[in-house]
Amino acid sequence: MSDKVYPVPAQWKKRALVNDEQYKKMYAESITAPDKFWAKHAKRLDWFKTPKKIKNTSFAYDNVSIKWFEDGVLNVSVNCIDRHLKKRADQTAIIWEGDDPYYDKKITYRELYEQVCRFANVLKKQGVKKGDRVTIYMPMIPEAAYAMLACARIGAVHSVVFGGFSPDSLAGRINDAQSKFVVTADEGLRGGKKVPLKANTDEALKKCSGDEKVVVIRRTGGAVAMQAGRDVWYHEEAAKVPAECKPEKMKAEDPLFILYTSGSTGKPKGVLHTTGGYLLFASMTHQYVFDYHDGDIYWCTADVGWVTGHSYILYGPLANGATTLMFEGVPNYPTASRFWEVIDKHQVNIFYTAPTAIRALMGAGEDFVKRTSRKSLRLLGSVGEPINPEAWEWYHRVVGDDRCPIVDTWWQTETGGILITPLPGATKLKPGSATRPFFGCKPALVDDKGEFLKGEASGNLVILDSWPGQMRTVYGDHERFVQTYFSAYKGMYFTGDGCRRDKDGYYWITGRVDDVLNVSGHRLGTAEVESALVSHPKVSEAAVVGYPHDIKGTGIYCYVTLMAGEQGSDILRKDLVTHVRKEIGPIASPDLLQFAPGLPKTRSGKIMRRILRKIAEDEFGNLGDTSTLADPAVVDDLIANRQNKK
Ligand code: 6R9
Repeated sequence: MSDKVYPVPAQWKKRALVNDEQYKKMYAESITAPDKFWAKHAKRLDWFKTPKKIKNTSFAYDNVSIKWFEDGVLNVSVNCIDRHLKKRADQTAIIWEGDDPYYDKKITYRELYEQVCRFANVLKKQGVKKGDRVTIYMPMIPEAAYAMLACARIGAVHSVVFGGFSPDSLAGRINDAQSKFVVTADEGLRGGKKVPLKANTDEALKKCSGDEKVVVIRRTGGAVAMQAGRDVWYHEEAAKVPAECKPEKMKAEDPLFILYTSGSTGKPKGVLHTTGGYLLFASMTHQYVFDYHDGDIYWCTADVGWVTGHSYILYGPLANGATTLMFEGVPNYPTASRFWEVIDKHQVNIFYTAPTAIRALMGAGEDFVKRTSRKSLRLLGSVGEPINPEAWEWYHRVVGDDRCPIVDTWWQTETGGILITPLPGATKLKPGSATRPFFGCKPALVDDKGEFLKGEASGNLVILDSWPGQMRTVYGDHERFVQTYFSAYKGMYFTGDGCRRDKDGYYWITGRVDDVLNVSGHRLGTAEVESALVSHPKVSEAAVVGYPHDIKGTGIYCYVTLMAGEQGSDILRKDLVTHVRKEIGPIASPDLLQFAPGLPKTRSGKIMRRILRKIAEDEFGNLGDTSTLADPAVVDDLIANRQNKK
């Protein structure tokens, strides 16, 4: 933990939307009078019918129910596009920067309007109706944004699946959402490499119901197989429909999207977000956290396949009439200067990225940064995992030239928007701390029994009351929603994160306390990797844990027990890594894989992950009590054959 404090820079005190005093006042009001507070801030959206009922929420274990603005009526695409046309038709809405630095494109709000309407009409012609789920499996091209906004326009529910996921993962998500429509592209392009999105979709659909329709965007022009009656080219269909499409009137609690995310057990779950509360929260956090002012050029480097891309590339910025940059590529292509070159090229003012990218670029050396200007930058942001103080200091000193505050924003797919974060004009910064709660967020720490911890303390992070951006349910499984988030500590939302609160009341997120791994800022359940491993014919049992990794934050360590008669080898090890990548996707690649003749189990057969974690973390001296193990000897074997870190 770092004890350094960075005060709010003088020029920020002058221009920022809120100072410390205003933050405290607004925060207090948001907690003591939520109805009044949120009714007032709901005015930042355009409603067909202004909500009168504001907050109607319950965290009670036997009645978890979350409704915000329930009598309000609005449309998300109208809020992100139509309402800006009067003032900003010719303003750039989206700057698109291609994987190849030679290609970029600016899309004005007027163009965005036409593109989204056309896309909406194409979807309608395919048969998409209000409430239908549309799976979007796309590269980072403007059409991904058009497709999402088109769904919002016609009241369809999008389910974006990250383009790095495998056909199997895609199929699972299509089936779980009972989605009959897929939007994809011929191929994606990242770091000069092609990603066979359409071929993956074809593969996935073999495992689906067979009555899906596919809309294909042409990105690379690579050859793909088109199945008559099922697949259509977007550009052919778009030419046949008008560039006007009436927006659907949506109730505030109508679903907007599903986004699958990993938990500690079972398959990824469909996190469901609704219309009014989500958009309000995305737009408000985007404005206050990034201190967004009219005319700012804003860049979030996430992929739209993750929640950060939903809330902070698309919905938040566009609801605020901002210019948002969408980047197709990766941080180190063609060189490790790419981020900083893009910042100079488009004069980016606000830059939001993940610690894993910062650590990787830090490793590439300062020269790649120093050869660029970055004078346009005013504010830096971090999201996805805890940022270690060294990476924070480097980001501040080298990238931000000691001039730009860093907002370390803690939140989750489930929370819809940022919940714990500095506000740049209000909050003194401490490297590695997400600092204080955003408006409407009431965090607390509890011990394992659920007792509240007061003052300076470390414990489990819970949230005591609802905020508008909160997920409403797990798609199709409300009981799983209740069990996952409200059963560990009754009456509270459990985040799954561990956290420390210091003497100034600052929050320091320490990482997941459940069986979720945060690998390069991507969430993975250990159970998912384990089930991928055991689906290999030679594997009998597997246990997966995390270990500290310099770049990824957490690396994936797998213990694998083979079927009787099978022999571990480097070839089999590679084969298993490939197998996991094929089952889930490259983000789930095991970093270290150890063949283990036996796993440490209790007499009742429970795998003692605590011990496996310690071995993976190199802390053999500190294994704790092993007396309850059925066969303590397996531990010696595990230690003797531990895989070394790369
Ligand atoms: C937005 C997003 C959520 C998990 C979360 C926590 C970790 C995110 C963080 C952070 C420390 C931060 N996390 N932001 N940990 N400091 N600023 O990342 O959503 O993919 O659902 O991940 O990420 O562990 O619980 P998601």
